[in-house]
Amino acid sequence: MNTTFKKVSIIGVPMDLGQKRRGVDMGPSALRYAGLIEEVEEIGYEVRDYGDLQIDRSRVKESVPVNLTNLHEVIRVSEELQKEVEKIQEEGSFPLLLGGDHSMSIGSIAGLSKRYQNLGVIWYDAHADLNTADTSPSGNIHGMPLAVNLGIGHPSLTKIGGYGPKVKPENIVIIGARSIDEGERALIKEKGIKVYTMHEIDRLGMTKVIEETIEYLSERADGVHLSLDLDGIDPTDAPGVGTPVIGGVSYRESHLALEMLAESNLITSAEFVEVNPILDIKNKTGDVAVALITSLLGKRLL
Ligand code: B3U
Ligand code: MN
Ligand code: MN
Repeated sequence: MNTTFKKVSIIGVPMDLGQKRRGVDMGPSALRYAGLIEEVEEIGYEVRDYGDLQIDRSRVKESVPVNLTNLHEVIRVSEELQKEVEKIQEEGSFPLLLGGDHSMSIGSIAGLSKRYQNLGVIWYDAHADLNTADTSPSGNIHGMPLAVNLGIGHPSLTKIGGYGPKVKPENIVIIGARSIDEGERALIKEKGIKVYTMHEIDRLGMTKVIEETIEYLSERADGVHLSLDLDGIDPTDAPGVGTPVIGGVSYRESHLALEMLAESNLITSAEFVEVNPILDIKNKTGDVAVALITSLLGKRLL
């Protein structure tokens, strides 16, 4: 991360409305239970934990446009998260956001990109999350946030924060993709989005992938947000996720990636999403997430 930050501010987003399986709402608790606050303090940061946003499940039966499950509540949470993220940035703290499903990045990036003219985004994920209501096979908004941040999707989502698009296609790097839908593939080609699928990671090695990512983003971005979906990591290392996809990035490669990003001084915010403790084995995925966060924040073995 960027070494100018001395404080880390944490917000949990116990959002499980962007998809249909329950459990991911417990992600923030799992990370705190795994010792997140203590571990980050140990590195030397002043940590402020602002607790969790309130998610209201009683409203989710409101009717929504076709193929946009729980749209209204996702909008409300996104707006609230956007404001919280802006407050953290005003404090000069590093925003560290805990999911919750990946639809939360609609709100987080709406807050973050108000500060940066050229926000870079690293999307570490098995999926591209570039669907719209027209292309989504599921209607789940957690498969759409990157498209929304590009200004593509339902206007009530793309306009969150009163502006959009939030991110330019050339400022995005997707790492770890191995489950890409047809509409997403077309969008990647149309917009020229930089993607390191598992094929490129295997071929080049993670060192080269991250070196190239750092060089690419440092040329164009004035801040870089790491949006890390735990399903980017192989299910043997991170089993507690809603949509595991075989053949992912290993625990070791992920540590290497995040240590290199820490050294790059490029990262200005991060979120760790899609931890589902109900599907996990003894909080293994929570432990993995906390370990990766410490690597990103500069913890070293020696
Ligand atoms: N691309 C599929 C599946 C999916 C996306 N994100 C996750 N799963 N975690 C979809 O539903 O959009
Ligand atoms: Mn995702
Ligand atoms: Mn995913």
